[in-house]
This record gives sequence, structure tokens and C-alpha cells, in this order.
Amino acid sequence: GRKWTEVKDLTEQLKDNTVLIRGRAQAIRAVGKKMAFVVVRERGFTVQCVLTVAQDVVSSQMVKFATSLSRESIVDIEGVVSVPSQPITGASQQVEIQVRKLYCVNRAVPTLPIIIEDAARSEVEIEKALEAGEQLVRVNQDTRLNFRVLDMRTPANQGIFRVQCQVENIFRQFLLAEGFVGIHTPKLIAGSSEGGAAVFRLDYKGTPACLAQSPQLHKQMSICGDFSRVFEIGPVFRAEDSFTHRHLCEFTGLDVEMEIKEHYSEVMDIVDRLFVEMFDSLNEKCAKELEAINTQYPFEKLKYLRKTLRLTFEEGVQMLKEAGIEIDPFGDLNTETERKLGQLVLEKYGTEFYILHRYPLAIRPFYTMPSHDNPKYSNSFDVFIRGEEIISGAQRVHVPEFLTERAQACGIEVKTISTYIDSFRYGAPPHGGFGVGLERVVMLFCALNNIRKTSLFPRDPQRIVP
Ligand code: ATP
Ligand code: AMO
Repeated sequence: GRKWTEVKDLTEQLKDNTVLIRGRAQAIRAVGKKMAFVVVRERGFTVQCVLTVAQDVVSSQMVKFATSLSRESIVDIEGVVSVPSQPITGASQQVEIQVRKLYCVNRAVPTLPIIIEDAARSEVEIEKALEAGEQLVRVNQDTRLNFRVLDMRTPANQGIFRVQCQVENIFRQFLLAEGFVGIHTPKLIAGSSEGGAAVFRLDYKGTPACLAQSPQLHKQMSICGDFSRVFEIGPVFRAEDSFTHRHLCEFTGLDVEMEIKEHYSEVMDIVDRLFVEMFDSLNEKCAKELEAINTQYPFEKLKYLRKTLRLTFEEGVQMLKEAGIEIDPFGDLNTETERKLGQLVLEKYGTEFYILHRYPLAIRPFYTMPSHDNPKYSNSFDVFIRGEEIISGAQRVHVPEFLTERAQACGIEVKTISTYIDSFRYGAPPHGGFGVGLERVVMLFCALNNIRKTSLFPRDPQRIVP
């Protein structure tokens, strides 16, 4: 086979070398009849290719052919790397290719619903361009999602989904190294796993069933089956009614469940070490991807401490109170008070990543363990990035009689979860765990304003295509 060079690897070191690349014709520009420029993009990186009519090297037909290419067509280009005297503005790579051969591998249609160059610009750039009277089609979120295959091609999106992959990778590698076992639990289940209304109901060969709202029940049952420490990466379904910037109807859950010896802080210790390692690794290994995201959606690097800050819910309520915001000390935070508390924590402790624990029992799911010293509180926690929740976790009730009582008190139809409750009758160790929303981690690490940006093909209350 022939030797191919990746666009991202085209640097000055290759000056005067002949290279062969494959990519998309992102932009095509003719200069008279004797010259043409084709910007070729491969996975978010771009290089300017130059065709100049010269005897025995480039014919005028070839220049004409180049200018007839439709944007986004796949092209193979062979040429010589050169270093222009002036910096290049329209491409990521600072070298050019003097084209010798050009093949069109496959054509795109001539009119596209999204022009990648325009879709890749930041809001600030778009404003400037429009002011300067440039012709530009501003693409809104819905158009982007309707034509996601095109939208995905922007450098920022190429970055986002590589960052997402790394989050998942670190999650897995870290937990494997800590002795956790990866499992897969069923997504078709008999009853709702979290209680509440946000469940997709379906017909399971004549029996009513649900799509799993979390792996909660089965990850706990795996602990009863002696897999002392488990994790799962899988789909989670929530029939959310509200159309918000951070709720999807299908998302990817990163779940953990583990035996605990003495205290639910053992679970928070895992969160702490896992996420510090994850953020370090993202900053180091995904520097290029983060830069690409930052170019389109400018954001400040996440501020986090080497040892994650832990505050009790009571302390949080107190901090809000001191800032003049009175909330019910046994009620839940809402989006606004969560954000406000995030701000206060940042001002006081200099971190945008922290754990809030010992939540009021009344606002937690039925399987949550009450605090032994005060049953109005619970051995539970939420974790926040930039004032928004990314994780919920807790110690669980492991005594079947008490679990039944708690389920009833929370209005759960006990018979739909009887096999779950029964699994605690054969001897169950104390345990706890947590669930992370993958899309939320990426959204908030990069300070993006909408969870749809971090879901490849988002499902929300109004969207089930593409
Ligand atoms: P999350 O908390 O992120 O929604 P969850 O599954 O735990 O995940 P809920 O328990 O439904 O979700 O919501 C927790 C908080 O999020 C609520 O206290 C509520 O204030 C806030 N929230 C949920 N939906 C909305 C919404 N549509 N608009 C504003 N705030 C919302
Ligand atoms: P919870 O319901 O809080 O907890 O969900 C865990 C995490 O999942 C994410 N998340 C969502 N992401 C996108 N769209 C949604 N609609 C959505 N809902 C939740 C959030 C949230 O923190 N079984 C427990 C976890 C446990 O205790 O182990 C649970 O499901 O990031």
C-alpha cells in the first residue's frame, strides 16, 4: 500500500517531502484560471493545498476540476510540502501542499445544510463576521442536531467526543486498578428502579415492563452475589417531561457499587480519587481536543483541589443563609440554589468541584440509608461541577424488612421489586455506590451550556431522530 500522512502531522519538518493525504475539500477557491486553493480537512485538522498551472506538473484542466469540487467531497491529494512566508489563517496546519495529483474519491451534494467552516466559528467570531457584512448562515442548535453527521465534523465536536471517550476510559481503568469488576445489567426490567414518574413503560410479551432508569437494583444485587466491587457503563432511560439544558431521555450512566466496611465516606473516597485523576488526565492527554473546544466555546479551565472538598448539606444551607438565601433545611436544592452554592463554594474554597453529603432523607430514593445519629438525614451525597450535579450516591439499606418499609413509605409498589428485596434475605453486606452522568461530566468540565452538545445523537422529550 501507499504511505499516507495524516493532516494533523503535516509540519515544517516535512518540508520538500512528497506526501499523500485523504480528507474532505472543506473550502475551494479559484484565483483566475491558473490557480486554485483547496483546504483539506481530516478529523478537525486542516491544510491548505495549492494548485498552480505549470508545465508537466499541473494542467489547467486540473485546476478547473479542483474548482468544480463540491464542499465536503472526499479527496486524495499528492503533493510537496512547502512553508509559506506568511502565517496561514484559514487552516490549522502551518504548511501548504503544492498539489501534483488530485483525485475525487466521492462527491458530496453541491448544496449543504451546514457549512462546516461557519458552523465551527465561535459566537464572538460570528458577530464580528456579520458586522463586517460577511455572508454567513448562522446554524442553530436544531439544525445542527437535524444534520448531526455534518455538525460532528467541526473541530470542537471532534474534540468533545474524544474527551467523552477519555472520561469513560479513565473511569474504567481507574476502577479496574482498584479491583472493581465491570458488569452489564438488564435494561428491560419489571418495575421502575428509581421510583417516580419518569419511566418509559412498555409491553414485554404481554407483561407490563419498564426501561431501566438506572442499574440501581441489579448493581446492588451483584453485591449480594459477592462481586464486592462492581461498575457499569451503559444506557439509562428517563422519560423526563421537562425540556432543560441538562436532561436527556437517554444518557450514559457510569455506575459504581461497592461493599463498605465502616462508613459511606469510603464511597466518597473513590469519587475523590477517581475524579482528580480524571481531570488531571483530561488536561494532560486531551490538551489538543480541549483547545479545539475552547476555540469555538471559550471556557476557563476547571478549578479543583488535590483533595476534594466535602461539605454537609447542613453547611451548604448555612452558607446560603449567610448569603441571604433562606431554603427549607430538609427540602431539596433547585437549579438556582445549586448554582448559587457553587459560586459561594468557589469564592470561599477556590474549587468548582465538590461533594455535598448527608442530604435530608425525605428527598432521597427509598434505597438510601438513613443517618444512624439522626434519621432525618441520610448517608448520601451529590457531587457538583460548576454548580451543577454530575453524581448522586449513597450507602444503601441492606436489611430486607427495613427496605420493604422504606419502599412502601416512598410509594413504591413492592411486588414489582420483590426479587430485589429478596436478594437481601440471604445475607447482604453493607454497601454503597454512585451514578455519574457521562454527558454531564463532559458538558460541565468544558462549561458547555447544553447537554445536547455532549450527546452524539441526543434523545430529549422532543427528539428521537436522527
Ligand atoms: P438532576 O438532579 O440533575 O435532575 P435527578 O435525576 O436527581 O438529576 P431530579 O431529582 O428530578 O433529578 O431533580 C433534582 C433537582 O433538579 C430538582 O430539585 C429541581 O430543582 C432541578 N430540576 C429538575 N428538573 C428541572 C427543570 N425542568 N427546571 C428546573 N430545575 C429542574
Ligand atoms: P440520579 O437519578 O441522580 O441517581 O442519576 C445519576 C446521575 O445521572 C445524571 N442524570 C442525567 N443525565 C442526563 N439526563 C438526565 N435526564 C439525567 N438524570 C440524571 C446526573 C445524575 O447525577 N441510582 C442513582 C445513583 C446511585 O445512587 O448510585 C441515580 O440514578 O449526572
